[in-house]
Amino acid sequence: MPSTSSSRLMKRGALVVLEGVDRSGKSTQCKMLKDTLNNQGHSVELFRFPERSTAIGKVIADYLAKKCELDDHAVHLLFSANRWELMPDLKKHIENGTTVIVDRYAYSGAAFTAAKPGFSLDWCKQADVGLPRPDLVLFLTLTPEQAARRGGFGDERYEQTDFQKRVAANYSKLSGEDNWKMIDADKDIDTLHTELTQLITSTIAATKSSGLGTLWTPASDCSGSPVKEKTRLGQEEALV
Ligand code: Z5A
Ligand code: MG
Repeated sequence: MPSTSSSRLMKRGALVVLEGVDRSGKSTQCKMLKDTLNNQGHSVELFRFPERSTAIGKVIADYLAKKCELDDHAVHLLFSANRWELMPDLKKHIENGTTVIVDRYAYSGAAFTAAKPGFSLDWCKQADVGLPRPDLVLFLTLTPEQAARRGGFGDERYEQTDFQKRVAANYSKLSGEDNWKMIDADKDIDTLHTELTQLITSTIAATKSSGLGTLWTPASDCSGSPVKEKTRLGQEEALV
């Protein structure tokens, strides 16, 4: 099969998401992981959500900073749109063999909006159905007491203890998926970093030749089997 041999031999990168309660150290670890893995010879790019630099991201940033008010449904869809607008870029990296580490993802979207009155977790997941499914979700856990030792909340929207408890309960409902790994984040930065680095390097090795799945589609949710993206992207060969 000469026409497909080069794309079939292309090893894709892994998709790794860091999620977790507030102040659990996601952003700190994401930056360190990119540097460490790059230094080990892995090609790694970092994405974060919300990505506040785009036109959509700027509206989200104003909303979080309480500079504007938006309907809760509308802002939920903006957070999702902010992920979708970055997906072509993210997928290109993965197809080219670069591992992508993401600081918050659709799980934050569902857990935060579903903590608002009148929103079901199921409704909140719908806008992100079909996004690339992470190979690994590292969920950093921290009790409210441990988080409090890391300094007070800022002035952004959602930074209140009661709201955060409802968010944590929603994360707990999402955590049954087989790509999740719960990590106790109440340890020093370097110890946590070593643990996360080892988990990601194992994932990079394990996912090199397997397909990228789609998020919250029936096959991915129920069996954990990756779903190839031929119909959505027409690029199945680049992903296998
Ligand atoms: N949101 C949403 O509603 N819908 C969505 O779809 C998405 C997000 C994607 C802003 O997100 C808000 O958007 C967020 C969710 C909502 N709302 N809240 N609340 P953000 O990602 O921009 O949030 P953030 O401001 O970066 O906070 P964070 O992510 O919760 O923090 P973190 O990244 O987990 O922690 P950190 O910044 O790395 O560290 C926090 C502090 O702890 C800092 O002083 C560190 O030096 C210290 N730290 C870090 N690690 C340790 C250890 N191991 N020991 C001791 N101290 C540590
Ligand atoms: Mg952060």
